[in-house]
Amino acid sequence: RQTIRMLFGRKKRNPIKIPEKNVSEWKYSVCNYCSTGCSIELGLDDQGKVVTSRGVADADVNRGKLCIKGILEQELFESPGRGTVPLLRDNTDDAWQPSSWDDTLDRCAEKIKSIQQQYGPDSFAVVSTGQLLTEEFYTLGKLVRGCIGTNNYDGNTTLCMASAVSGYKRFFGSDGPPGCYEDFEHTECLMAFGSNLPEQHPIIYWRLKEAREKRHFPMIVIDPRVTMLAQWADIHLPITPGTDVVLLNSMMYVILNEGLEDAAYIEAHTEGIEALRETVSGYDPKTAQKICGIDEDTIRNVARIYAKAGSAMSIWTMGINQSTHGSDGVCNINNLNLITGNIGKPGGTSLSITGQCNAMGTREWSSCSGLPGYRLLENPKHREQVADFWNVDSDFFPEKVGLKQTDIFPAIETGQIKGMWLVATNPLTSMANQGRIRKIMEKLDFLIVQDVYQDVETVEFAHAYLPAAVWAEKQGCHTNTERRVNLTRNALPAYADSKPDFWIFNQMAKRFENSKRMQFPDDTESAFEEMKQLSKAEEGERRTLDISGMSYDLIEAKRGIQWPYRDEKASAGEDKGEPRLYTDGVFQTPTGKAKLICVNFVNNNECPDDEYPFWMNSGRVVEHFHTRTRTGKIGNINKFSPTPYMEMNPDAAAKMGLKAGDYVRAISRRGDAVAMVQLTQRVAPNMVFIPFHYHDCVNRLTLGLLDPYSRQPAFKQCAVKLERVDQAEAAELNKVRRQF
Ligand SMILES: Nc1nc2c(c(=O)[nH]1)N[C@H]1C(S)=C(S)[C@@H](COP(=O)(O)OP(=O)(O)OC[C@H]3O[C@@H](n4cnc5c(=O)[nH]c(N)nc54)[C@H](O)[C@@H]3O)O[C@H]1N2
Ligand SMILES: Nc1nc2c(c(=O)[nH]1)N[C@H]1C(S)=C(S)[C@@H](COP(=O)(O)OP(=O)(O)OC[C@H]3O[C@@H](n4cnc5c(=O)[nH]c(N)nc54)[C@H](O)[C@@H]3O)O[C@H]1N2
Ligand code: SF4
Ligand SMILES: [Mo]
Repeated sequence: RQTIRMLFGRKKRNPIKIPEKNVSEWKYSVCNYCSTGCSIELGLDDQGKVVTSRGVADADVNRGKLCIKGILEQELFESPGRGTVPLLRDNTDDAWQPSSWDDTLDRCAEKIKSIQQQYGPDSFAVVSTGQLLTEEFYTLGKLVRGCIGTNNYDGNTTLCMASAVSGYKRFFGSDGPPGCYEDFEHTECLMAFGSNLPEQHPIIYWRLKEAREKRHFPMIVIDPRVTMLAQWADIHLPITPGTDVVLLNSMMYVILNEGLEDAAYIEAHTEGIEALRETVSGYDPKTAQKICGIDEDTIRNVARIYAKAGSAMSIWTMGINQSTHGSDGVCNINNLNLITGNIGKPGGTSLSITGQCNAMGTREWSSCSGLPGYRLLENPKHREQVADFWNVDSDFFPEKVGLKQTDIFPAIETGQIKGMWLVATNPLTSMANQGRIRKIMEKLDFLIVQDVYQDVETVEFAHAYLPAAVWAEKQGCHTNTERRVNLTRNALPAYADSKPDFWIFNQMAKRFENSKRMQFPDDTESAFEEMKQLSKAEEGERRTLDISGMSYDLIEAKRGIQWPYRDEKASAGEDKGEPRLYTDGVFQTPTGKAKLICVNFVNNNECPDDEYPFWMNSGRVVEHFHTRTRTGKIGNINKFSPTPYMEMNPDAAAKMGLKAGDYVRAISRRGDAVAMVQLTQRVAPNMVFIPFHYHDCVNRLTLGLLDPYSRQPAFKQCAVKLERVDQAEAAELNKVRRQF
């Protein structure tokens, strides 16, 4: 004590007191925001009220740590704007009528059926999310594919992970990120493309930072913005937006020309090296530098560092996926890792950092892009397997995937789709070109919105609103970025008369004929048992997505298990899943080899010009999550950035006479948006960056050209001009804007 007093130089100390919380029970859970997958325990008092929370110390992912969103997540349960009862109305300008669950679901089912009868089965669309529990996704898939029978069924993952999925499938024959966080501890070089880990995946970043503190290895960050990650990098490449494939082709040019490739790996495990050589021969660094804005020496330097490292890994997020070259960008990252032999080895991998907490769960089990367990609608054997298992006729399933979210909206515009059910997504704020989306939504004959909050912008267009339970008001699994399946225990009952999404899907199923011959279990644990059975490989099949050895209790005890985790492993008493895929170099393609895919660059972006001189970039900040329906309600989070703002370079601002805190109008060819200026060197003088968290803001400007393979929109590239606005008027406008 004496020593402490001397150290701090204070005689009378007045230590901070942590208020007594009287926790009588801790419930295990997983964070419901980003895909890092942090384990959280919720502390309940003897009245069953959540009074506190803490990061789980022995969880492999977060080792007791949480970011600001996780720390304050428990404040969600009673946050303002929560839906309390189901609501119905005939027209969107009528007042809402509170209704019972039975009447509301009857009405919704009737409407779905009548629209389908009149205009055909695909005239009713279902669009979901990456934020439900996996068992809920599985059940929704069963309902849509097995009962409702529309093929226009997708999720907001098309705005998010579709390019990564497409790239993995084109290469390895299946989706599924092959690496894990532990790779940071082995790698000798890391390249991060369009990924700002310290803000968007703070705990993955903490794992990376800790690994680099123990053993420094080069980190190369490719981002047009000087992000927080870029500030920690050894080399930052401020690339010209949308040109990553050029940089990658040029790096491969250097590697193949200088003989730095892993010839033995290429020979044994890949196909198509000759064509790739041919393609990249057109991308010598002298030519490439003019397109991608990175000088030729730097291109050579990073190519050599990467190829000469004993093991090297690439991570990427939206800077790659949200581009007209998203899927091609993923292919080229895979090309780079295959030709350098960096797949399936510790520290050598192509790891897409996923977005939403359960974006992986929907990819695996929701049947959006096929059938459960990564099965394909195009494969007759897969259709047969699932039809038998669910007890439906296999010809009830379509033989190919229907429209993606970004094609569903245009199909509403042209009148092919008349009704829609939105589950846990807020497209009015999150889709590109908001003006057009607004007009499209007005055309719907019937819109159902199922959301935790009643005041979500998209509800404005709804005819039925279904109030859903949130996070730990439910029980079930999530899969994180590194394929770890983790569990949320039911900590408290659903708020007011809201219901778990699982319950809502089950009740809706009862209203469709096919459900009479199908099983819809009452609890998520039984649904999980079904998924386990479906995850097993049949004779002669190769299946990595195998969860057959898992159980809720084991998942909780191990704080998450990575798939594949087969039941043979569980029976043998081994309690760890596989940290990596493709360690044997055998892929899920017909030949077992990975296909190298040639990617050429065509500049199809809306680039700045004399009239619209700035690049418009968009993304996220650490404190907010997406359209702020949740984080905007939590005062201690919202206070950091309650106002729509725009990052702008001080030199560009000075030229326009703009100061920090001034309001400015950004104008694109689609629309305009007013935001407050934040001066920062993070963006170049010819670029502005607006976080997409605010309604009536950046997505009024965005163009969202689509990637041809994944149909993912290019949210990060378009052109704008800026205009000073009347400051008093803008301040007034800002006051009336939706603030919590
Ligand atoms: N705090 C917080 N965390 C989140 C989320 C959130 O809303 N808030 N959302 C979650 C979800 S769903 C997702 S998808 C992830 C997203 O995570 P990130 O992708 O890391 O986040 P973004 O800010 O969207 O974009 C990352 C970077 O891409 C850069 N970029 C733009 N254009 C290009 C380009 O042409 N090339 C390259 N190389 N980079 C470019 C941008 O400058 C930006 O810094 O975050 C997840 N985590
Ligand atoms: N300009 C621009 N636009 C973008 C992006 C960008 O970088 N720039 N990023 C894109 C990306 S990567 C993504 S993922 C999308 C996200 O876009 P959205 O999915 O539209 O965004 P969210 O705000 O997460 O909407 C999810 C909704 O689900 C509700 N919800 C939460 N939990 C539950 C639950 O358990 N049950 C139910 N029923 N509802 C629940 C929330 O209240 C919220 O209203 O935005 C995309 N839009
Ligand atoms: S890093 Fe992601 S998963 Fe972890 S606490 Fe933060 S938001 Fe939640
Ligand atoms: Mo996302």
